[in-house]
Amino acid sequence: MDGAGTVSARRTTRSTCCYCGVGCGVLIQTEQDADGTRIVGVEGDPAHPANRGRLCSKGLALADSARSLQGRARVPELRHRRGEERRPVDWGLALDTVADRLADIIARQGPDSVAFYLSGQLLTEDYYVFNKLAKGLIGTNNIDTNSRLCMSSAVTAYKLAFGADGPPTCYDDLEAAKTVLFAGSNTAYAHPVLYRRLEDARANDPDVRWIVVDPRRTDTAAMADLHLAIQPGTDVALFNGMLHHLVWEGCIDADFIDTHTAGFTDLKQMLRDYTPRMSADICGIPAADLVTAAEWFGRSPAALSLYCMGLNQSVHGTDKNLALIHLHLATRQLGRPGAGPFSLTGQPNAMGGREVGGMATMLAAHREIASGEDRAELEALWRLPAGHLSAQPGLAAVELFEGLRSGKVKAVWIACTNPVHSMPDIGRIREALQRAEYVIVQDAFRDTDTAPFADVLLPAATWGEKDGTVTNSERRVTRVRAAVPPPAQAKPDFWIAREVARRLEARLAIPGAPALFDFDDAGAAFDEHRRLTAGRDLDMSGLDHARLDADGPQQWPFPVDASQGQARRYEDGRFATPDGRARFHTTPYKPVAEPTSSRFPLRLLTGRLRDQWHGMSRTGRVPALFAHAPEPGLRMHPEDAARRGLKAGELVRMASKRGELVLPLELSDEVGSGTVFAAMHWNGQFLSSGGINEVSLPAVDARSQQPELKHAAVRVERAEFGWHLLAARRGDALAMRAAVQPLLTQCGYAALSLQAEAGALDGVAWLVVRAASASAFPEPWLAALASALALVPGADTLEYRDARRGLSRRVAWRGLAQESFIDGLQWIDTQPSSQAASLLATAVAGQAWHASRLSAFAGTTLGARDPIVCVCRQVGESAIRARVAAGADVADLKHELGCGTVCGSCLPQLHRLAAVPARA
Ligand SMILES: Nc1nc2c(c(=O)[nH]1)N[C@H]1C(S)=C(S)[C@@H](COP(=O)(O)OP(=O)(O)OC[C@H]3O[C@@H](n4cnc5c(=O)[nH]c(N)nc54)[C@H](O)[C@@H]3O)O[C@H]1N2
Ligand SMILES: Nc1nc2c(c(=O)[nH]1)N[C@H]1C(S)=C(S)[C@@H](COP(=O)(O)OP(=O)(O)OC[C@H]3O[C@@H](n4cnc5c(=O)[nH]c(N)nc54)[C@H](O)[C@@H]3O)O[C@H]1N2
Ligand code: SF4
Ligand SMILES: [Mo]
Repeated sequence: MDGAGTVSARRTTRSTCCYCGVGCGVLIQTEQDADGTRIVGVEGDPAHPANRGRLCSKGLALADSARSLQGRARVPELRHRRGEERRPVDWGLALDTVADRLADIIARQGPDSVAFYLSGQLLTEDYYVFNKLAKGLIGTNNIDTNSRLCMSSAVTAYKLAFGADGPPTCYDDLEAAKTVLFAGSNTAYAHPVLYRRLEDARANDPDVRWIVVDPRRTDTAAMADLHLAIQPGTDVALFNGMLHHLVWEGCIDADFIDTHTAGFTDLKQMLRDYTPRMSADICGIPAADLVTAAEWFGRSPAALSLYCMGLNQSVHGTDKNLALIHLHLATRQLGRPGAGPFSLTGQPNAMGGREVGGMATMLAAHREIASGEDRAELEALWRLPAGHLSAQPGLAAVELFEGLRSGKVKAVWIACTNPVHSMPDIGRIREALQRAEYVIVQDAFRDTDTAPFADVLLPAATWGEKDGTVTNSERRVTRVRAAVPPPAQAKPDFWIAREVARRLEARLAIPGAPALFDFDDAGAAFDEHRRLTAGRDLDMSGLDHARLDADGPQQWPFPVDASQGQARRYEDGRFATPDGRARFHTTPYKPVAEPTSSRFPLRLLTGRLRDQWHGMSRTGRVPALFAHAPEPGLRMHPEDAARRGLKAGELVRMASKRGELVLPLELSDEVGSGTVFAAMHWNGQFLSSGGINEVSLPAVDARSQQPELKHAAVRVERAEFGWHLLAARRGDALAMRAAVQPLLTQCGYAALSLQAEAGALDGVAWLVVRAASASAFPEPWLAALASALALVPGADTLEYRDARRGLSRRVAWRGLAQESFIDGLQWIDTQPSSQAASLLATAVAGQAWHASRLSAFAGTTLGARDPIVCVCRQVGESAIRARVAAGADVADLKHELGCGTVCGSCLPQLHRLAAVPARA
């Protein structure tokens, strides 16, 4: 099937979800009318082997996220001098200018004075062109990606242990596994469709056991048979202790170790010290739990581990991965159904990026920069002069921005990632971009925290508008297809990279080289890519766009003569090392990079929310996706809060050695005492600060260069503000957000969120602004806010003012006087007002106001906000709690309230709520 349905006004296009590495197949419905073609719906593709028709809450909201073009980058923009505004220009001028500037900088300062910072959200073909442009044409390896923040520890460990990158496992192992070890993975939130598959597998087989290793009691951990709430960063001690137990209990596969591995003797020597008791002490867990975990793992008919950022984002990320892989190798828990170390990839195409060698430390098709043979081979394949490829490893993400800051690197081309939000210590990233001579930003949106630094903004097409392939966590290559044209002048990343490359090729002229960018379309770039993989561990020479179109998604390896891909690797115990043996390494435990101290006594954990994606440039456009977590927050254990005299909902200031930010406090015993947690998503587009990376630290793993984004040492104290504002307005929330965003930084604290109104028409939602200030809000600021929200006193906007105390209240109304609806409000007080919160709850519930309008100013207290648990069916926590109190279990809740019956993303939370003992 080529993805196209009947040629009519309504069409269905088969594609892939653009969010996580599960790589779910989607069917995109479009409608065409006189105004053009629009995406009107998205469903799970029943034929896709990853999801078999399922989607999570984010995937289901894809059509909503594509609905409005507000904030999209539509035309190329250019400025000639720093400090000037960028001006719209045509593509010809933009492309020529970029090529001229890069050629000039390269001529003056050499190839290594330019750098590329890309993304695991680019398609393989986009990536391929960029990589050939940097390494093949310019001759620099300064091309790194946000995968450095994400997967690079997993890559290094796979290579060190097995000789090649890429998981040996596949999704069918989820159903075959008898013990599942989740390590540093909140699968319920971050890979929901895989989690659904695991839930089903456990429901079908009561013997399946889940172990979760996470310092927090996440929704994933709450569902585990055994939750090991280890101290942050102590995973290596845990895995060493587990292996110690298995070795000394004789529960290892000595034959396999002898025949198929090397290095065990040294590891065993090191393991002597890691008795279960000593290891458990380091981890802060009972030794008996460590032993139980080891027994469940080692004696299982099939043990599968699923791991993610809790392992990778660490200065010892490589060791954490290796220590876990050691458990699999020593017990031969790999190479058969249901067993193996399975690194879950975060982004939709982190794997594709790794295939094309899209990082500063690797070459195309798993080749090594340091290997003269690999370079020569690639030079021959690309028909470049011998010695043209640089032997000098490129700068990895943190170094790359340091290079810009110090002046060693002059120009950077950033595509499909938002480093001023997602890199550690963003204060330094801003400095780096300010000092850089030339900054190119290629993004689908122009309202990101990185965009203001761009000398050139190249408007990119995004999901639904692009053509190519992505590879998911199980090495499965799937087609991504365009269903609609990009808006205005926006162009696919593949096209932009190729057009600049061709222009630069003319300016740099490599003697004797053929036309390097002679691809008409993404399919042609894929063909070149697959040819480079022939005969290598990732051989996908048998795949091309035509085959993927005809036969659907396929796994690699898939050599040219194969009829199908290989589901599992290393089944015969032969690994990708020169001697075919897997390698053990010594993995001594070392603590996190930044110790806590009396000044910074708390450990900050960071991570994801269920319904938001990274910097929210897409999920932040869908009101329903805010319902599960409407505001940013810092989660703290109630005892730690009590000790500091802090209360839930209060604003607190969190500071590290590098920076600080203000957040509302949430109390929860899901975090252990001594640690706090904040989500990574909020940034300058929604918050008065740049988000949690204001405080995170840039320390990196020496081998993988991956930064420790999860473990900064911080201090938390009350943030005193004399003035508090809550404003909300119903209407085109995205347009209002754009108008309010520039006002955010002028407050001590400010945050924006969207809220869906029950029963409101498409495109109508609430924008909610919460702000706090040390002194009275300045008049010009208030006037700007009132104008952005159209909350100016008048016939339908009543105002109450207490000029002496500086308090003011406004309510905007619509409807008849007898049956009014609140259309907007703004409350300024010396305390956060529960009255304002209640009015907002009434308004967002779409409830009519039957009393007199003036009574809204008087303090009748209504119900507090009810957090939404099920986004698909809009079911709130209070309704669920009420049913649970009356004896309902999860099946009853599904039946009676409809929650959990659509995408299932809320099921873990339903189970938790249902487990709360019924209250009288
Ligand atoms: N909803 C949603 N899903 C996503 C994304 C998103 O933005 N939103 N992003 C995608 C991407 S790119 C990625 S990389 C993945 C990330 O997926 P995950 O890694 O599963 O998600 P995180 O929440 O970043 O981190 C996982 C857990 O690591 C725990 N942790 C922190 N420190 C430690 C430690 O020292 N040891 C252990 N064992 N655990 C620790 C945290 O408490 C957290 O619960 O999610 C992907 N899926
Ligand atoms: N403290 C802390 N920091 C973290 C993490 C953490 O757990 N804690 N996680 C890290 C991880 S694992 C990751 S992966 C990173 C993610 O961090 P980023 O890569 O910065 O995250 P996104 O917001 O997904 O950025 C993608 C950008 O590409 C744009 N875009 C979308 N589609 C397209 C397209 O087709 N073409 C182009 N050119 N642009 C497009 C979006 O508008 C957005 O601006 O964050 C890292 N940062
Ligand atoms: S699990 Fe959700 S976010 Fe991930 S690919 Fe599937 S639908 Fe998209
Ligand atoms: Mo990631």
